[in-house]
Amino acid sequence: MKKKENAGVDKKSSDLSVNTQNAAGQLLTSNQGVPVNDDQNSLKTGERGGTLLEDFLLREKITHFDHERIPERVVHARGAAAHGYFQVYESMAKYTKAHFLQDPSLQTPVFVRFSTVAGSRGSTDLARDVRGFSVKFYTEQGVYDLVGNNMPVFFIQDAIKFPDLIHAVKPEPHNEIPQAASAHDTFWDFISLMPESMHMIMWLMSDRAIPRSYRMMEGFGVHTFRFINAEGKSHFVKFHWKPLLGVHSVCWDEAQKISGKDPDFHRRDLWEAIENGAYPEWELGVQIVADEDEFKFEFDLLDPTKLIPEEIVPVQRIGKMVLNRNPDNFFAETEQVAFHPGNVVSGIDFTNDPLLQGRLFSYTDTQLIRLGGPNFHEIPINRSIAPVHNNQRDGYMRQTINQGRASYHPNSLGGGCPFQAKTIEGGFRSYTERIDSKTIRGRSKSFLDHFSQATLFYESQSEAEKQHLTDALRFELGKVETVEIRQRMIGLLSQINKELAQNVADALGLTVPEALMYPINHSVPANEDPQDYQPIYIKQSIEKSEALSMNHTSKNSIRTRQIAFLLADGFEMEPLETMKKALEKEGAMIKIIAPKLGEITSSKGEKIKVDQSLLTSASVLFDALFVCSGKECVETLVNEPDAIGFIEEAYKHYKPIATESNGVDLLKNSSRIKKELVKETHGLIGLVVDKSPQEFISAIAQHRFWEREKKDKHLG
Ligand code: HDD
Repeated sequence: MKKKENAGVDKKSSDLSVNTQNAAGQLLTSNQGVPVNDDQNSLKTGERGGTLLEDFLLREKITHFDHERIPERVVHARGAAAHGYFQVYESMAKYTKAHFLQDPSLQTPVFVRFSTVAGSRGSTDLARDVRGFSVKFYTEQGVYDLVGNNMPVFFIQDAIKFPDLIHAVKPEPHNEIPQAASAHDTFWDFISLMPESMHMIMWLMSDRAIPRSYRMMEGFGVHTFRFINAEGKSHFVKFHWKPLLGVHSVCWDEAQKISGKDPDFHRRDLWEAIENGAYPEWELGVQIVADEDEFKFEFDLLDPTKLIPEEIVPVQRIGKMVLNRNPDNFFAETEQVAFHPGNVVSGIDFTNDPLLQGRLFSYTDTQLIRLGGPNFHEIPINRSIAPVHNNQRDGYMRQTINQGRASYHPNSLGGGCPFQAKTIEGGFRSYTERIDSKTIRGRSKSFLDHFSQATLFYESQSEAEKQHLTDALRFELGKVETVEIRQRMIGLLSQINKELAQNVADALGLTVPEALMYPINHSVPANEDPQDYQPIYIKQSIEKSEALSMNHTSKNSIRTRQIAFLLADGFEMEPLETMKKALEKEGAMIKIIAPKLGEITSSKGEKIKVDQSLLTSASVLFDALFVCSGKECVETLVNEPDAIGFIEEAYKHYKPIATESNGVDLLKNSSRIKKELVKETHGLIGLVVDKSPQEFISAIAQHRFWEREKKDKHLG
């Protein structure tokens, strides 16, 4: 294929700009272009008279408004998105003929949408949930969508169970409660009867389900796909997105509070980072498995409840994605974007993963109802940058004005156009897999091991992560009212790890069943003996995988971390400025928090602007806290319960706190921190008192000091 100069970002932008509109300096008009001279009053029969049906301007405006909403996505309704580009580091031609993975000089435009799964469009960002991670690549060979999640496995093995899973997790149908939460009976009822979901449940109960930021999440294609090279040779491939800022989460108490203080927390965070020029970046990683090695693993590569441990097949980082532009219009772009795992380009193909196969049907189908017809590919955000020519015609909202008489193929009246592309011209040719079998409605027995990778995940977590996972299960199952469901879950957990099951059972006032207690396995095919389909446990070749724990993520940067500076009139300007400069140099974002808005005056009479007051702000919205010094400043804040609460909460959520000079008197007003300060011999965990900014920077880079959790419990 001929290489195009400067393909990519600019081309896409101009493509979109055909439809962008800027009203600056323009007259107000009707949709028919008629200038409007009064948009304040409807047409009436006299000053106090009735409104006239004749008023076409009123009717047009109200009718359009009445139709402004479209159905929200049936799942992943809540989301936020951004534009950017992807660039491969080195040609992957050995494995794939996909052009955008071959040319390191090419920037392929992307549009990326992150989402939660269960909540409605207006629900909180901080729900305990899986996060969607959808990437639309506008390649020169057509649109390629990688529609993944921030967890590498899924709840179910067969797409036919997807509606059941979603019905179970959505608010219960009789009272539409609870919103954006899995902690309720129907979800756990379903899960407790689906042993195949156990690996995913470990991920969902881990802190991965409450990310600090979309920018600090991994992404996964989940299924095994195929790369196909120019010779037609296939390799299996699993896709990963690795965030350059590392993988970080908040803690559950914090997540619940953020949901109240700022339900748009993730959306705002993404938007502000891009507006501030701190562009989020991920590396695209691939795990490649030769076709001949398909059966060398202790799990089935087609089973979407399994991952390939990175220790067994390392992730090669092959390119970088940068998000550098916010959408102009949320509805036109983020809401109308239509992803589809079936949108692939030449060089990428599917496998027979039964979950993937079902998805290949579902996504086009859902857009037909959500976007109202078959022409949604013509909506600007969904348009290919590669030319589109075919014989598909008409339908609701058709935008293209096709010329000529021939809308069929073969034709002679249209000169035989459009032509079929040969493979060498980039024509898509499906991988020719040999299939020789009977039709069955059933499940492969190679899919029957539901627990061993759940154990691998649990065992790979740090002590703090294990504790959070246990606490999450205690919380979620504690909200379940039906005791039998809780009991079934304890039975399933005992297959993963006895200690975990015991710890959860203790909190629920239950005991761990002695005998193996599996629920009836509902995935046994009809006419088959259930005994042949009992879940099995295949010991994995490794016992721990570092990549599964966030404890090993990169902790070398404080870029874009939000730091609260707490102060009142009479603060010392010099230490504030030194700290602020040092943190900003490392890319952190500082916000000045004081008892009230406006300006605040230092001990020497200098003034600075307050960003947020104690009334509008909250400690949960920050990554770290700097408590300013100054006689009058400290005296004021000591008598300000909201200030003490701010400090205590930052400490409770394991965040680094720094202060100097008499700022420490303020810290001592928190009984917990006082205990810590007194026991200095044990080392202060994340408390930086009278130290250089560098010490605080290193502490922020650590993200959280989970060790405090144990100490806290110990100290009572
Ligand atoms: Fe799905 C949306 C990811 C299984 C059916 N899915 C959707 C989105 C993401 C995923 C990220 C949001 C896209 C966007 O931002 O607009 N889905 C996944 C992953 C799965 C998965 C990673 C398993 C590995 N999904 C799955 C199955 C089915 C669906 C098995 C149905 C058989 N998914 C849908 C859908 C959605 C959707 C109903 C709702 C809105 C949309 O497609 O565009 O068709």
